Amino acid sequence: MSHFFASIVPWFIAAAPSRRLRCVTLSVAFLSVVTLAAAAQTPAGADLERLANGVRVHRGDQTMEITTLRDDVIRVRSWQGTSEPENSSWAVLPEALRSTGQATPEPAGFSTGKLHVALGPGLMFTVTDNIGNILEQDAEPMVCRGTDFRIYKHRTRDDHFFGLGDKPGPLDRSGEAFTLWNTDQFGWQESTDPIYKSIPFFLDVRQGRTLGVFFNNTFRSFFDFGREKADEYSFGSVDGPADYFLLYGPTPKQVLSDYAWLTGPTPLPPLWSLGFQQSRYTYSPESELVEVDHRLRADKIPTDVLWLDIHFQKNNMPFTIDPECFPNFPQLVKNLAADQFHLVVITDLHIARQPGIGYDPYDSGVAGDHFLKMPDGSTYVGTVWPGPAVFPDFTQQRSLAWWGSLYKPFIAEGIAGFWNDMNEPAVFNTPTKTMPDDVQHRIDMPGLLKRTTDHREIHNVYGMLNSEGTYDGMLAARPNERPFVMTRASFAGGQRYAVTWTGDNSSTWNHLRMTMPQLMNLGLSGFSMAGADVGGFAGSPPADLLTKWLEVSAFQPIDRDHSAKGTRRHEVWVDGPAQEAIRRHFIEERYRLLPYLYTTTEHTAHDGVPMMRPLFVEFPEATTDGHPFDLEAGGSEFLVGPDLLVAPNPSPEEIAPYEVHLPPGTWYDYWTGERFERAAKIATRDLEQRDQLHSVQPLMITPTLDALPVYVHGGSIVPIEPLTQSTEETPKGPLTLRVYPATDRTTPCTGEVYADDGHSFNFRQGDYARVNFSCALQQDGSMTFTVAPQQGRFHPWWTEYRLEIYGWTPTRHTASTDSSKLPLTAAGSAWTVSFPAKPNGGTVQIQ
Ligand code: NBV
Repeated sequence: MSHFFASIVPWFIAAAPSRRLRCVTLSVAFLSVVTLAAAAQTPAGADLERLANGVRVHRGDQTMEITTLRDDVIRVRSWQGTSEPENSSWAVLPEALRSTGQATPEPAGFSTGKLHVALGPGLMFTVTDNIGNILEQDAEPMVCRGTDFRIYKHRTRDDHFFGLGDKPGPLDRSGEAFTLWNTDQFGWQESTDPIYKSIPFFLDVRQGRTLGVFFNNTFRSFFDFGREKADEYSFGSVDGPADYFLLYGPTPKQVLSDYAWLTGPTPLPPLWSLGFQQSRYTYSPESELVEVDHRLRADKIPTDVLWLDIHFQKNNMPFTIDPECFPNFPQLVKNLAADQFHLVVITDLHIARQPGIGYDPYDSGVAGDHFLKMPDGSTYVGTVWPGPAVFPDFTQQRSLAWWGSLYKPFIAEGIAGFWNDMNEPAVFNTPTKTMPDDVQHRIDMPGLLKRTTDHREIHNVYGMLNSEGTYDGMLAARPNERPFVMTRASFAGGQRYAVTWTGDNSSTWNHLRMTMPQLMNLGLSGFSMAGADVGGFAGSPPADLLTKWLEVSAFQPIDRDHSAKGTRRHEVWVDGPAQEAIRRHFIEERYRLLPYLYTTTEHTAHDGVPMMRPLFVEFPEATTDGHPFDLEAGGSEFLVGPDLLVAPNPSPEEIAPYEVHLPPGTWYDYWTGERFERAAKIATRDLEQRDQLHSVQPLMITPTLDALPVYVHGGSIVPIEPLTQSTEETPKGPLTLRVYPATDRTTPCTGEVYADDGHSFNFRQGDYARVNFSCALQQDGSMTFTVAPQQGRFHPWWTEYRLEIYGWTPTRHTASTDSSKLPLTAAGSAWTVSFPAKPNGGTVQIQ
């Protein structure tokens, strides 16, 4: 059967008369297959217009345009009437939006080199790869009801869905439905939807082939991954454009890189943001913060960042400082810096409506006409923390710049970063808990039509624009410093401006468990730098819960302990020395791993692959039928960077043994160096063959309070640094390279380290150091370890390498470079050898 027939036949099944009013009617549903084939060359009742980069199909007053941006990216737009909708996006980068690929005409559509688009009846189409695998296929024609529309795609039992931002619930979103509408959800639970962010992007993993779908629409929108009908998934919105992008893999990594190309990757963060962070709502007066500073240093808890929440301000007014509680703020910042802490402060976006008291954010905002208006021209006023407040119109470029300028004095005082909270936006005195739909936004931005629209269109991007203004303000004040902004609400593309956290979670075991799928899905949605309030925001964590949380968060991108007002304090020391010792041990391990973590963030800034990633991202071929390997592990195992697998207890409150599933290959216990072989692939998830599911025996782990299983992938080299108490401190000693050979002698092991000054943009001018390492096992049983010449001209802190080789035994117990012999020593389960780090690299022979 030709591609075309293969793709058209399922439409007969899907073409039952609709229960809804459709944009187009299905007049072709009763034609014969042969007639349909002909109709598809010029789809029934439709005019086909060929474009250099795709096609336009007109049917009645409906137009559908399918174009290629590059070989693996396709865009689909539909509209009614003669005027083409505005070609714009709040998320897609201008370069990507403008790019255009080459379409080669095919009888039923076109091809791109990697993808084939075949048109069918009812303005439906199918996308296949070069060997005819269906990647995506309309299940029904688009359904419209007034401005509301919905797009339906075939779903098979092999489809698994990931992404869609911070939505709680299982890692795989199959069988669930979601709404995108940024919402302040204090105390959200596993089934709460929507919460803070709207990221209309998901990955569909089908039999080992991954397709990304980005829906370019900012209105309240809906995604259904088979909840309404098991054989369909759908997405749509109450208004705005029917406009979406298909990003082809087939690997998940390729889709993530496509998405980074489309909306921008998470940029390289300041190194200090990878350190441990201590926060609370609120450390006030300043003596409380100073006590925390002293205790952290006295107890030797490595920490980089302290946070101040709303009560450091006067009457909760953004951009003020309470002079009574913080009488000498500049000196406080200096003292903290002397103790090697960075200070991040909150700046909510609601500006207190306080005329005539010399409150500059209000006065200058009124003078510059920067606040949102109602349709009658009056300024919109909503009640939030400071009482009646007004809200910036971030859709005007000039207002965005004004917002950014408010940070100048704070930055001058040495504040390291800013926290944008409540930016869904949250409003207390409305039934919807946000601003009314008819609030007016006067869009005046490069790349967008200048026009006034209402809040329904801007609501979901408002938080992202807030963080963009903050980011730009920081950049304007310190052009050569990487800004650090944390935002609660955001939209697709928001990763360009801010890191994020999962909002007001709870101090429960279930919330600890949920951090895993939630942070992984955020990472897959572009937000690599994400964290959850460690210990939980609402409620008071029992001691063991806080300890387990601090263990796992040490391996998550943002490690910030934060708690709500009125809850029990949950700094590391609060439960006595025994608990503190365990907690310290894990934070220390994070600090030792900083070279590995930082190298990972640098990669993310190019390839969009998030720091915390599901297993299927690295091991898409771990199963014979292509289902995501993570399904074996219940969505709680995760990878940090390419090589470390963290396997927390999926039921963290239980003490019963649990299974850890490792993908095929060689694995090492990170803590002991013990080696495991996982030879076979997981067979299938097909129900009839379920008994084969565990053809690879899982490891059985008996949980204990002080342990978190972590494994290292064979074939990797992991850089580790000597312990410091802050990233401001220069590590003393060698850079350790932990070498974990693969089973197969012919597979080399590889690793890398990246370093720069940790805070500026000088790396863009070549001021960085990247060193690649490899090891090869030779026929005679010896090992050759190679350090490639350093790339970049930065002088890293290390002058010596110390190899720690696991899972391999030397025969002669000697090591040497070209010029000298080196001592090889046994240390626990490893063999170690040290040698000078030279910019030109070199080779060490170990036998
Ligand atoms: O600013 C206070 C809190 C903050 O600590 C928290 O992290 C935010 O998610 N904020 C919400 C407002 C009050 C919540 C009850």
